[in-house]
Amino acid sequence: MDHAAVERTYAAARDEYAGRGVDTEAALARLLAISLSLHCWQGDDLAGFEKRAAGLAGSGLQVTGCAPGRARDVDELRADMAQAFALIPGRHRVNLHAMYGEFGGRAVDRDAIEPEHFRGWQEWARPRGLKIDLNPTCFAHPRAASGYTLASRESGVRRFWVDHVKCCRKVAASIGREQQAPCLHNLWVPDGSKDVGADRWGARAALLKSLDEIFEVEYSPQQVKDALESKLFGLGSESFVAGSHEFYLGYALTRKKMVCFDLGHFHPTESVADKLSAVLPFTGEVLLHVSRGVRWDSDHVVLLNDEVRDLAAEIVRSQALDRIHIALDYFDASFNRVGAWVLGARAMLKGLLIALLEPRDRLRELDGGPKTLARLSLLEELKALPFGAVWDFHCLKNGVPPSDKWLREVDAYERRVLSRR
Ligand code: RNT
Ligand code: ZN
Repeated sequence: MDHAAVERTYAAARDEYAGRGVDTEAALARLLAISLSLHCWQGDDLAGFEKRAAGLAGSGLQVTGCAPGRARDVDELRADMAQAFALIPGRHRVNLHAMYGEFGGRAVDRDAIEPEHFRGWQEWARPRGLKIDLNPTCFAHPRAASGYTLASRESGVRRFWVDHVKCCRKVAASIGREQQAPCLHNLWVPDGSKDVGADRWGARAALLKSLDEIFEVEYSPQQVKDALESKLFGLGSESFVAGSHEFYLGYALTRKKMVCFDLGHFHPTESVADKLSAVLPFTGEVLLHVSRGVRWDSDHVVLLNDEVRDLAAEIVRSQALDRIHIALDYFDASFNRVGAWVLGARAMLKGLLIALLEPRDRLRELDGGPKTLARLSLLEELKALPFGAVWDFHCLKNGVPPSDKWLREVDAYERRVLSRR
C-alpha cells in the first residue's frame, strides 16, 4: 500500500470510529506521548560488557537460540538499538543493566560501578532524545552463584550486593540529573531456593534489611524512581522466592516505592491487567515489564495477544498514563534480535492504540446492571473496527514503515550488518 492508499483507508477508518464517538486524532496524539523503555539486553542475550565473562550464574534466566549477529560490544548494541528505534513510532527510552557499563577493558567489580561508566550511554542518548533507565545486575556473577544476593545470610555476600545496588542508585541519580528527567531504577534479585527450605523467615528478614540499607540514601524523585520486581518462581528457585509479590507490595506501600509487575512472573491464570486498579489507588506509580510467558516465565517476544490487549485497556482506562511506566522484558536469541525488539514494541503500541480507540464513556454506561449483553456485544464489535488502518497512518506520519513493511529493513540490516559479525 502506498502513502495515498494508507491515507484513504485511514480516512474511512476515522469516520467509522467517529460514528462510534471516538476521535482517532486524539487517540494518536496520546499514543505518541507514551514512551516504552526498550531493554538493551535483548540485543546481546544478556551478556553485558564486563571483562569477566560470567555467563548467567545464579540468575534463573535462560536465553535460547543461536541467531547470527549478537551485539558484541557497546557500539554494536547501540547501532542495533538505533535500527530498532528507527522502526518503532514515537520517542522511547533505553533500559540498561549495570553490566552494560563501559568499563574500558578494566575489571570493575559490581560494587565499584560509577556514573562515569555510563557517560558514553548518556552522550549517545542525549542527541537522540532518549531517556535512560537502569537495573542493578544481581546475577551473572560468582557472588550470586549460591542463588542468593540481597537475601543471603552470608553477611559478606549480602553486603556486596547492598553495595552494588547503592552504586546503581547513585548512577541512576546522576543519569536522572543529567537527563533532567527521572531514571527508573528497577531492582530484581533471583534469590530463592530450588528445593524445600526451612528458613523463609531468615531470607526475607535479610532481604528487608538489605532494602532498608539501600534506601537509606535518599534521592530526589526528579532523579530516581525506585521499583521492586517480584517473581513467583524461577529456574533454580522453584520452591521459594524471597522477593515474592506480597513481600514487595508490602515493602513498596510502607516505603513509598513502586512495584514492578512482570507479565511472566505470576501464575498463568493471574492477570496483571486486573492488578492495576487494585494497586494504583495505594501506590503513586507502577512499572510494568511486558513479556510473554509460554508455559512459564520464558520471556518470549511480546505479541498482540489477549493479555497485552487487556493490559493496555486497563492502562488507558486508568486515566493515569503518566503513573504507569511501560518497559519491555524478553530475550530471544532464536531469530533476528533487532526484529524482536521491533515486533514486541510495535505489538505493545498497537495494544495501546486499540485501547485508546475505545468509546470509553459508552462502555462505562454499559457497565454493571442489566446491560451485560449490550456491553459484550459492543466489546465484540470493537474488535472488528479497523484499528490497523489507524496504526498504519500513525506509522507513516511518524516516519516509520507501516504494516509489516519494517521487516524489509530488518532483513536488509541482517544482510548488511548482523550476518557479518
Ligand atoms: C527476571 C526479571 C528481570 C530480568 C531483567 C534482565 O525474571 O524479569 O526483569 O528479566 O532484569
Ligand atoms: Zn522483568
